[in-house]
Amino acid sequence: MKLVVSLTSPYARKIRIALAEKGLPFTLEVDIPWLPDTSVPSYNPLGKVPALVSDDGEVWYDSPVIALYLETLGGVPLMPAERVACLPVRQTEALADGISDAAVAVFLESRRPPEQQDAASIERQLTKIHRGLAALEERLVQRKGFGGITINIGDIAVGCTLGYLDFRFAHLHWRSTHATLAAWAADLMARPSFVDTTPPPA
Ligand SMILES: N[C@@H](CCC(=O)N[C@@H](CS)C(=O)NCC(=O)O)C(=O)O
Repeated sequence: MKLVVSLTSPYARKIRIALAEKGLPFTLEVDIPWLPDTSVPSYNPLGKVPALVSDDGEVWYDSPVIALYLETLGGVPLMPAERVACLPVRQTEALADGISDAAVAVFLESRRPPEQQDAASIERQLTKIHRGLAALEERLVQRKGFGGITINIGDIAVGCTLGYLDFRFAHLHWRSTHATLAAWAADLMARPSFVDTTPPPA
């Protein structure tokens, strides 16, 4: 099994951590989709990472589908087997991924020349990040889809999103406004699977 990633992608990190937590062996191929000579479109027509090439040659994307596929392979389960019980976990994953979507959009916009940046669009995406973090904190208090005794894909997705905010948006100081989330995340981020996949220095 081969996982195609960039080392800064929160979605790719989610899958690397899921594979490590499940104890499934894989090889890592680093391929930056923004570079002109990238091979990513040969795996995923959308040109995005992560993409997973399974042992039978099937290619899976995007990260929520890869996470579902991994559940079919055995190893430590990261989702409840029962469909209804799975819903809040997948909802948490979608919420966390959505915050990452907004953060990535702001990051990309901020890299354009200042005179071409769309301030209203940045503001709109930042609002999604703030609303999303508030919703995550509410869900954590209710233990809705993550924050339980054993790690699941919701925990991993939230940890990767918070890690991405640390990586690209340290100036947002999300810990000072979301103390409950911060206290919970400290233990999660100390797990070897998280430490080993910390994004490289920007
Ligand atoms: N929903 C997708 C998002 C993947 C994604 O946006 N990946 C970014 C890296 S963080 C990417 O490959 N972007 C390249 C592009 O948009 O062309 C997933 O969960 O896998």
